[in-house]
Amino acid sequence: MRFDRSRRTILGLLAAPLGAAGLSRLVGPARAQEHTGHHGMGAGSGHGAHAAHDPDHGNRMVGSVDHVRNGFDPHAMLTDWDVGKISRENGRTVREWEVIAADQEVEIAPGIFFPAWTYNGRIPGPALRCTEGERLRIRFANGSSHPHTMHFHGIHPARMDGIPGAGFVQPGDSFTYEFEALPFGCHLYHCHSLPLKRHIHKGMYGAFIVDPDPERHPLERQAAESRLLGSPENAGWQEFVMVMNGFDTNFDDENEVYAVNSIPFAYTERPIRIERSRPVRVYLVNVTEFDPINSFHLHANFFDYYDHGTTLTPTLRTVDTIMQCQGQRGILEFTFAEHEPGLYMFHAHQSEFAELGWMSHFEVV
Ligand SMILES: [Cu+2]
Repeated sequence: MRFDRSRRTILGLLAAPLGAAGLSRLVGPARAQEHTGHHGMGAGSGHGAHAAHDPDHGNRMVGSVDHVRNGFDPHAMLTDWDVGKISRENGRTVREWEVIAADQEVEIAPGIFFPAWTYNGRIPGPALRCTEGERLRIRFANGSSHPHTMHFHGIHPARMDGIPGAGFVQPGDSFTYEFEALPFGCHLYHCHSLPLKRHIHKGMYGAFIVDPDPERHPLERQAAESRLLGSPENAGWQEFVMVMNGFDTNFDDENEVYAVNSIPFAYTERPIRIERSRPVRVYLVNVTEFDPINSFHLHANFFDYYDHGTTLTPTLRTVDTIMQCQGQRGILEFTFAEHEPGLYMFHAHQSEFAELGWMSHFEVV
C-alpha cells in the first residue's frame, strides 16, 4: 500500500520531535525516494547508495554502523538476557524491571540515521526473561514526547493490557504493569499506541521469554530443565534471541532495510560463532511491519520448531524453513555436531529481504 505525498509528509512530520538536522534527513530521503522508486534508501539509486555488489559476498553494506554511538550491539543482543531484579514476597518470587521509553536517533545502516523510539535505548528493547509462575512487575516510564505503552503477549488482566485505556502512558508519566508469567514460551511485547504500525515500526518492541518451571512439568522435566536459564541442563545449550525487523527509512510505508536485531548484515560482517559440539536454540520473533510475513531459512541443516514456544515437544520436526506473520514467534533447536566446521548461512527466504539486509552466517568451530 502506498500513501500519497501529503499523507507521507504528515507521517514524516509526526514521526519524531526532530531538530532541523533530523528534519532534513527525513525530508531528504523522502524526496530522493520519489526519483529512485520503491526501495531507494536515500540519495542513492536502486537499493541505496550504501549497498554494493561484491563478487565474494553478494549484497551487503559498505562501511559499518557505529554500535557504540547507537548504544547497542547486535552481537551482544543475541545473548544479553535482561532477567530483572528478583525478590521474594509472601513466599513467592517477584521479578521486577524498569523500562524507559525515549526518542532516539539510531544509525540503522551505515550513514542512514533513523528517528527511532526505543525501550531502554535499544532496538529491539531488552530481552526480558523470567520463569513460569513468577509475579512480574514492569515499571514503565515514558521519557519520550509521544504517549506509549507496553503490551505483553501473555496472560494478564484487562487493566494490564497496555492499550489505550489500560496502561496508556503519557510523556512524563509512568505505569506499573503487574501480572503472572504465563504461559511459558517465546513471546514479545510492543507498544500499542495509535497509529499502531508507526509505533511498532519506530522500534518499540522486544522479546519476552518465559522459561518453563520444571516442577510443573514432571512428565517433560528434562525438556523443561533444558529451557530454564541458569540450570546445568540449560548451560549446555547455545541460546540466541533474534528479532526479525525492518525499517522504513523514508516513511513511504515500505521497508528499505531488513535485519535480525536491527542492523542489516551484522551477522554476515561478523558471523555468529557456535561450538559444533553444543546444541543451538534460537528464540525467534517476527515484528516486521508493512510486510505480511517474514521467514527463517537455515542452510545445510534442519531444525525442530516450537510454535510460540508454548510446548515442550516440537510442533514441527526436521524443517529448514519456517515463516512467521507479525507477532508470531517460536523456538528453533538444531545441532551442527555432525557437520564440518565452516560458515553456514541463515536468512529470510524472501530473496528481497535477504538482499536488503536479512542475511546472516553461523561460523561453526
Ligand atoms: Cu508507542
